[in-house]
Amino acid sequence: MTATTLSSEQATAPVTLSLDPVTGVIDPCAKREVRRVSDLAQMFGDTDAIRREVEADDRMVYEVQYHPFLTPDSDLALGVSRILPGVVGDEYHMTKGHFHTQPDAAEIYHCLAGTGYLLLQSRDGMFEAVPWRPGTVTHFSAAWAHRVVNTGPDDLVFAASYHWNGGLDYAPIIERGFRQRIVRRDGAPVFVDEPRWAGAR
Ligand code: M6P
Ligand code: ZN
Repeated sequence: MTATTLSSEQATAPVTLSLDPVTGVIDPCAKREVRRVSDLAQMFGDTDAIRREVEADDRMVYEVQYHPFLTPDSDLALGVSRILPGVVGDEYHMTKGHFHTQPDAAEIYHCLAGTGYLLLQSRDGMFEAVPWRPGTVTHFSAAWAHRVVNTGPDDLVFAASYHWNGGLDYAPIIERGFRQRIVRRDGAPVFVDEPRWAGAR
C-alpha cells in the first residue's frame, strides 16, 4: 500500500469531543432527543400499561445525544443513548430499534455503562441476543435491525459509531417487532416469544 499525504487543503481538521461514560453526556452535542413512553407506544407490548403511563406523566425511557462529524468526504457520526432502568408493564426499557436503509451503512455499538442485551434481527427473521456489559462492542451490517434493552438496575449507556446518512427504517419493527421480548419475572429477565412471529421459521 502506498502512503498518501493529504495537502492542508484536502485534510479536514480532526475533531475531538468529550464523552462521559456514566452519564452519556457529550460535549459538544449537536442534537438531543428524549424518547418517552408515548414515543414507544408501538414498540412495547402492554397497551394498557402504555395508556396508564402516558396519561400519568409520559415519562422518559431514554435519551439520545448526537454529534455528526460531517466532512466533505465522510458522514461518520456519534450517537450516545442513555436508557433508564425500569419496565413498561413487565417489559424492560428498550430503544425503538431500526434497520438502516443504505445497504453499506454498518454500525458499531459500544456499551459504556449498565447491563442488558443487544437484540439483532435480519429482515427474514434471523435473531440474536447479545449479553451486554460495560466494554462490550458489537459491529453489525445494515442487514440487521438493532435494539438495546436495559435489564439492569442502573442506567445503560452506549455509544453508536454510524453513518449519519444511513437512513432509518422503523416500519418492520412497528409491524412485527423483534422475535423475542424481554420481560421481568420474579425480578429477573426472561425472554418470551413475540406472537407476531409465531409459526415463522
Ligand atoms: C443510535 C444510532 C442512530 C439512531 C439512534 C436512535 O445513536 O443507532 O443511528 O438514530 O440510535 O435510534 P433508535 O430510535 O432506534 O433509538
Ligand atoms: Zn442504527
